[in-house]
Amino acid sequence: MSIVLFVGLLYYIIPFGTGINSFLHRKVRRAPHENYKGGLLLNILLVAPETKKHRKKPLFVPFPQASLTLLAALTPPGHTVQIVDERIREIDYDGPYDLVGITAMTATAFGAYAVADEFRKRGKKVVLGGIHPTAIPDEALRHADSVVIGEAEGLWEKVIEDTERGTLQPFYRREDLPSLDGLPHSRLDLLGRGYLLKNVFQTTRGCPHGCGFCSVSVFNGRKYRHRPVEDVVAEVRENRSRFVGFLDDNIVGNPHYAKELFRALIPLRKKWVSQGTVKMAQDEDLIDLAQKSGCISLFVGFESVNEKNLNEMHKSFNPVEKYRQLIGNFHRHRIMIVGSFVFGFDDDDPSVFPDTMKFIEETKIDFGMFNILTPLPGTEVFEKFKNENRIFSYDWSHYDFTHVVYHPAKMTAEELQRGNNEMYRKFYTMPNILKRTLRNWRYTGYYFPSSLYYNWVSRHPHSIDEK
Ligand code: B12
Ligand code: SF4
Repeated sequence: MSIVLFVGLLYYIIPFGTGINSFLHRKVRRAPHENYKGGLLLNILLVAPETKKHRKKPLFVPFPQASLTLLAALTPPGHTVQIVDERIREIDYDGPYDLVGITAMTATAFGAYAVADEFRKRGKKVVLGGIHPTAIPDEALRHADSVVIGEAEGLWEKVIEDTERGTLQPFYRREDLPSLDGLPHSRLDLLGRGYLLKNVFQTTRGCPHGCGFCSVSVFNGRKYRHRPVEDVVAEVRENRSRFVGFLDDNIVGNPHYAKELFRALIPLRKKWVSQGTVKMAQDEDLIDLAQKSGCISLFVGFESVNEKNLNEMHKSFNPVEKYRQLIGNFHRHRIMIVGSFVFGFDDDDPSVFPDTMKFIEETKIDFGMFNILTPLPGTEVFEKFKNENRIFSYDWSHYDFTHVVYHPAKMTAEELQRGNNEMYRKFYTMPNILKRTLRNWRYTGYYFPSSLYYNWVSRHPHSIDEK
């Protein structure tokens, strides 16, 4: 834990513009070719792009891009694979790469296209994949030789084969969703330093709910698929870190599976964080097993304290009237709650900000994540706002939940932007952080540095028209 504290403090103390920070910028090193006896030997680079180009890079970001460590693991043996995370490292555009794979979500799409264009100028073959290229493949293809649509298991291997043969196709798509049985262990060893939490795993994909603002069920399907418990446990066991993260959208989506997983995790004596739901605190057995297996913090999407909004977004399964009691149950099990709230629903007027803050203070939620409703391409909200002519910006780099890109119904875009910025500023003041750190003294090493990160975020507010 003390390492996490140290790492977090470094991130906070060494701001973006210092010399130490730029000294630590590293170029991608060229890996030696292996003596491969199969088909053509490929030198593959996998890139996680930045949202926007930053003059100085931070020392740390929260998590790595799990898609890339998985693609590296799916790559047939013999090929050389490197991963570069542009958020913390410089890209070597002149490296001897035969194939460059770039991942993109909507917020990073322009960043991904810029990287793709640079490589293509140098004659490199570029493949784009991930949630945004899947939502708008034709847009992505303007910047790439090839676009992988949807989950990549079974397709990435084909991309590599076709690159070897010189027969790369414009689109690779699978009609079904892949089974998660027998997935290879992610190549976390290919990641450099610079992550607050590097050891991350996935146990499930998909979500049966269809919340109007979320792209998960559109992309990963409306059914939970899970990896066999023994596969997950084997991968976690082989990892030496005591502190791990599960990148699931809802690790308790299937309570029966979750209980089995938690029971199997207990002997590993790890501490872990993930995403869950408020409702899980109604199941005493489930929350008890989560605690026993090492859960210390869960990200929970409360979204709104207004039931009208939740109904409109098809999220009425969130039991607003029971929130207080359920949060108390998490705390009794020593599980911290990262509460995520979204502002700008059609029933939100400016009173939503003080109302939400009052709710957070009363319920003693430990972290607050404040998001501006964002019409992500492919979602119901995108179609609705587009049809109503309410979207005023298609700058994808602003589709990061911290910029307003549409006209809200009951307040101005400026009021929404300012209100969200203020939520961060008020929640993450130093006196508030210290007060909550005392409350969460058991997890000081995790709680304090993470809070300092958000204190930094709160001091760098966004505006609607920034370029
Ligand atoms: C973990 C996570 C995070 C982490 C880590 C993100 C990161 N940069 O790695 C944190 C908390 C930091 C985060 C931040 C954000 N996130 Co996030 N995050 C997730 C989450 C829960 C899991 C992602 C994951 O690791 N999946 C596991 C991997 C294995 O799956 P995958 O990424 O889908 O990859 C597969 C395929 O897509 C494909 N693929 C992907 N890339 C490529 C590339 C190539 C070349 C190929 C061939 C294939 C391919 O192959 C993989 C294997 O099948 C997803 C939800 C979800 N289910 O996707 C949201 C999600 C991706 N996040 C989302 C958003 C909006 C954000 C933020 C903008 C939010 C914010 N408020 O700031 C930021 C952006 C940060 C940034 N600039 O990177 C949205 C994106 C929506 C969209 N349409 O773009 C999602 C889908 C959540 C949602 N509810 O809608 N996030
Ligand atoms: S917001 Fe959560 S519950 Fe709703 S569809 Fe997305 S992942 Fe599922």
